[in-house]
Amino acid sequence: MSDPQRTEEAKLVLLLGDQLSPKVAALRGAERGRDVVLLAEVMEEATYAWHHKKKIAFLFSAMRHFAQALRQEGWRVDYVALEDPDNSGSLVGEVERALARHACGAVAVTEPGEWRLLAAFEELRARLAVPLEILEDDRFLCSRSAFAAWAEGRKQLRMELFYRDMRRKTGLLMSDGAPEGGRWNLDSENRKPPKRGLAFPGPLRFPPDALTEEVLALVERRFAGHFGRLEPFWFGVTRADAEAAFGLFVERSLPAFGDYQDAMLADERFLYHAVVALYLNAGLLDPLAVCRRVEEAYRAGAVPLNAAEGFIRQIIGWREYVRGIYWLRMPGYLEENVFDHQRPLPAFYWTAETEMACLRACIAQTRDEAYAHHIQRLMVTGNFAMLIGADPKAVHDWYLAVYADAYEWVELPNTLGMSQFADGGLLGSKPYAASGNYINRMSDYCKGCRYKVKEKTGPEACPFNYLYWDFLARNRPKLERNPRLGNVYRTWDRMSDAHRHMVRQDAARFLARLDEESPVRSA
Ligand code: FAD
Ligand code: DLZ
Ligand code: SF4
Repeated sequence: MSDPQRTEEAKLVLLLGDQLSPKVAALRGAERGRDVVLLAEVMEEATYAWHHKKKIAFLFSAMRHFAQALRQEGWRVDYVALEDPDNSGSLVGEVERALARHACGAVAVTEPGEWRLLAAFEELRARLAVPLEILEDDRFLCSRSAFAAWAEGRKQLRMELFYRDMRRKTGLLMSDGAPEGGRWNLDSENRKPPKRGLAFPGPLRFPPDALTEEVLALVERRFAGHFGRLEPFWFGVTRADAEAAFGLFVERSLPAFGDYQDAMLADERFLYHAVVALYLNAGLLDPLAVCRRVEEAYRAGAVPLNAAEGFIRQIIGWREYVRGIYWLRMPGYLEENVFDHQRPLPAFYWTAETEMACLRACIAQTRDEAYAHHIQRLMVTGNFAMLIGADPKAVHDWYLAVYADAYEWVELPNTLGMSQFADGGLLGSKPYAASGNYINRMSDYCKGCRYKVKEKTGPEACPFNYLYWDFLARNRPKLERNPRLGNVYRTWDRMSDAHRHMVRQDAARFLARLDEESPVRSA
């Protein structure tokens, strides 16, 4: 783009695909009409994970819409499209090219959500002729340094304690310095199994506009081999869309969100979940604003306290906490593997072709929607991967690729820490390992399965049943001193030798078959 307004004072402001907010620090510090805002679609970001097609389409379309809105507000925007013949393929390359085009005197970027990109920007800063400022991402309520200060000297980093501090800091659901209703956490009311006859409104769906249609064609053309179904594409791609989707959630789903947060149904993919993590993580929704809105709904009597508290805890508690852990533990965190698990992820994680109905449902839904809710991620796909001893890095590659809301800062601690226990228990006091019984209680999957959830061993038995005990027996030296597992090991010890032998044999047979069947696709 030729630039008649070249001036040494102008600043180049790089906005990343997940920084689509007028409040993002680099944009707040910029001057409209003078500074140049750069957004770039680049192959490196689109392919460093085998991203789901819907995830790429969502981000490219949201980036294009955001650029359009900025232009309409009078910003000087330089948008580099993926198929620009001079596109260098990387964000660093695009900053360098843009500097040549605009002769700006400085560059500003808000800190990225992934360590690899921060390292790339720091390396770029060392060699650029103009200063490059990396600004704190204050869309988060707890800065990296505040989290590090909170963690300093603590033996255990308990989310619950962090969450209480965040409630005090934000004043959300507080009255006279105490938690609203007298309790900090109402999770014990939030574990109801699914019931027949519930009505699920589902997320708000948006028909693609002309800009999105262009992006869909681009993704089909350039990312045909990527995981997932591109169509139907119904995600919102603007701030207004995201706010409308969130508004509908508050009105229709939030009242029952708490009660059925852990439930799973084969024919209901979204239940009462918000389906807003993709919008929050891309910058289309503001985390504090959504929490305030939920608090308002509670104070107006429109939603019960367990739902409001449950939702707010996910945002100011879990979401902030996992980000804090990520930056505290990177880059070494990626390598942690306390059980020394090495098995490749089964190929059916990419195809959904398995006879296990729960895995089939969760993976097929992931393929179709680039979405699964927390318990599907944690207790079905995550649980199974840990029980079979899958390499945590392969599991991480999968989760980073397949969900529209996935960025390493949030995905890695959830996957490697919470779901695989590969960090030895930083996030959870015991592994989230469960047999088929848990899945049967919380879902209707088992009814449609060729395996029998009540059978513990033998060819008809639910594989989760023997894999659960095999995992515990295999990793006994690392787990038996865990006070929360004492009873579990006592139960195992009370089983007959013959039964324990059958369990271990069934598990060995199952795992051997898995290895034979699974040509692996690495991300
Ligand atoms: P809801 O269930 O409606 O919850 C509301 C919001 O709370 C979410 O939008 C999200 O912003 C926040 N939230 C809830 N739980 C968590 C959590 N554990 N960590 C951080 N935020 C949370 N979340 C992501 O945003 N990106 C990921 O890549 C991601 N990977 C995950 C991988 C695994 C193995 C597991 C177990 C969880 C992962 N999560 C991730 C957390 C959670 O599953 C998703 O945030 C949630 O399913 C998104 O759906 P929703 O918007 O309908 O959330
Ligand atoms: C995920 C993603 C994709 C698919 N494409 C782009 C892109 O082309 N340009 C861009 O600026 N950002 C993209 N992103 C988001 C980045 O990967 C994200 O900013 C980093 O992973 C840091 O969170
Ligand atoms: Fe999953 Fe086992 Fe139930 Fe089948 S029987 S759906 S494998 S938990």
